[in-house]
Amino acid sequence: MSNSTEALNIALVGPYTSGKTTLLESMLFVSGTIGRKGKVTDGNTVGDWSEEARARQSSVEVNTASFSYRDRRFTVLDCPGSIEFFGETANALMGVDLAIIVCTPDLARVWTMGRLFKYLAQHEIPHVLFANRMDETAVRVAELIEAVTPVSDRPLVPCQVAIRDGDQVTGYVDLVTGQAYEYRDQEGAVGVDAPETVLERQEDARTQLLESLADFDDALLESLLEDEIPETDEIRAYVRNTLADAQVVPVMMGSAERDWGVRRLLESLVDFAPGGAVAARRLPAGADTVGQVVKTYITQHGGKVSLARVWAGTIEDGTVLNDGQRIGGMYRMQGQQQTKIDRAEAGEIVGLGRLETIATGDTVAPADGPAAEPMPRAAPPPSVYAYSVRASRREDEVKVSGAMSRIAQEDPSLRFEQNPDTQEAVLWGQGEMHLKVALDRLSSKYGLALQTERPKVAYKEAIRKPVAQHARFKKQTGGHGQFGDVHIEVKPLPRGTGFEFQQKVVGGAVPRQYIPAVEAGVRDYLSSGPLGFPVVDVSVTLTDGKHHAVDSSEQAFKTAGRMAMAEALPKCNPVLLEPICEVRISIPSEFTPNVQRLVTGRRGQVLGFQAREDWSGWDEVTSQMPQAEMHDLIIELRSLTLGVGTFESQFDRLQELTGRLADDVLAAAKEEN
Ligand SMILES: Nc1nc2c(ncn2[C@@H]2O[C@H](COP(=O)(O)OP(=O)(O)O)[C@@H](O)[C@H]2O)c(=O)[nH]1
Ligand SMILES: [Mg+2]
Repeated sequence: MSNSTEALNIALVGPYTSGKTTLLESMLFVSGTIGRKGKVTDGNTVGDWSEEARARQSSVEVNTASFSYRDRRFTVLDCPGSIEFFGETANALMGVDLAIIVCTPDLARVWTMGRLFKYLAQHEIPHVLFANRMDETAVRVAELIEAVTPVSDRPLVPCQVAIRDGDQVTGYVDLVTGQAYEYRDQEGAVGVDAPETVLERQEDARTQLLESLADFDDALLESLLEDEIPETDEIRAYVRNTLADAQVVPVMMGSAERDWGVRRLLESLVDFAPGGAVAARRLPAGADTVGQVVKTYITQHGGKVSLARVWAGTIEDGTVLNDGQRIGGMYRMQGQQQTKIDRAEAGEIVGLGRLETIATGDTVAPADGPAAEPMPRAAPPPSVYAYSVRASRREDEVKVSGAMSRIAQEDPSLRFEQNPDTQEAVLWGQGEMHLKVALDRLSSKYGLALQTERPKVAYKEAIRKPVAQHARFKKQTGGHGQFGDVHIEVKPLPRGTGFEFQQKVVGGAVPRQYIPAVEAGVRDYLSSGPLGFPVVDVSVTLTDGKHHAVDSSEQAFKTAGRMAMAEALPKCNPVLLEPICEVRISIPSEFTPNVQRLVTGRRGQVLGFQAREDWSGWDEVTSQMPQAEMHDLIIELRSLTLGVGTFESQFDRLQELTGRLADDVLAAAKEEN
């Protein structure tokens, strides 16, 4: 732990606009790495450099920068805050030693951090909370801690208390050392005597800190019971040890905009943050040299850079990796700048060039070393929002699926599918902004302009009445003609059975070699029934027919089979079927009643709800909902639940749709044809 040049890899996470990118800028400034700070709103920060981020004045992907502070090399992954980019964040978190949750002192918004806290606790990633924007709030840190406590899986421990002049924060007392400081814009804080007004809060907060730490250390508990106050270095060691196991969440504060508390934050990380050895506990046994890709960049010129954490050993440029890919360039990444390097040691996060087949989350190891077991990877979040996409220019059509699979490699929370029912190319992701950013990239990096639409619902149709039908196809043209004659019986089948074809022909009325042709004709018809949709759940039996020694052919019987269906089906009382999905919605339990209303408002049926065992304080509502009502479900769900609600769904069955809703579907389909 005392290795002073050790690399420290940190992720900045937390809600949208809480100030992560600004904090990175401040860290680069106070460490002397940049001489002037940029602003997110001016589009000139080190973090938000990409076209897509500048257009939105907000991070849409993970960005990286490094700096040295007190001889430690910090590499910071600035993660996007929007829940729609949680997939990016989750992958990045797999490669860091520690996460800083940057939060706004906005008590109503603390819930938005729920998923993050759960993810960090679940993967035992050490994390601290940085209460940012203290320059513009009257909210007390103690209130903030109280509000965040039910959202965090691990206890929060204050490491500082604010000194105030009225509502305005002017400085803080460090609870570990007992020293008071006054903030100075840009410059470091200066030591002052703690004012009287803060002493009582200082005492309370320090007790809270020590008691929380004592929950994990019997020796500390005993000394507290005997009213012994531990030394500063001992307290540091207690914080360091509990943080390494992600048992407590130390809380610090400041203002990224005004560089308040940022030096203190870095100092604390030097003091408390676990080294790479702690993160390397995640390493599979026996691994010699191994890395993991935590983020993939496609550069403007189409080159690929895989940002990888080196977990063990040394990775060198030009090395051939496990699947035969040679590293084509190694880089240290500083925002959009890349500096070439030759090698990287365990603990570093660096860019590896041209690993064409390697995706985000993959484990890499030299081909000539022992095979590496894959490192645990973040499960991609379930797909919740989709567009059907189509190339705007005809000549681009062939490029669509290749480009789609490439961006899905970059970002595993995107998924591309060719829907066999609706014949549409569908891009799935996490929300409107996530998909729009992906489409912007497809246009800026692959020159691919796409048109998007709401994906079609795969309606089907079935019948409700049996019918017997005769059809004859007969044509006399010049030489020999065509002749096929069939009798069929069409019957409805139970829902979900599909299609059945039988024959009961006697005496060779339809010669055996033509029967498959009749079936082919029947199947051909099923692709679009009388209502214009694929027909399912029908049984067709060929009962009789006639043939002609010269004019009969497979083609003639196929046509006859088709004709019989075309005449029979409209008489079978056709009915529209719509897909119904099973939908499991996860939300903090106070939103459960709202979500039940949401489900019924979308023609859904709530089957029940129960507490989620793995996520305390959350419920899972199980329901069934028509797919036609689900396109923007995630948008309403998020607006009902402060952005945190999520769902998983899968096709369950087809169900009859009648009345006005069915009329609307049929009218829309007719218009389209
Ligand atoms: N007053 C104040 N504004 C801040 C602070 N930190 C960030 N901001 C502003 O909040 C906005 C969002 O910040 P940004 O760093 O993009 O947030 P991110 O989404 O977490 O990366 C920007 O306009 C920042 O200038 C702060 O400590 N105090
Ligand atoms: Mg940002």
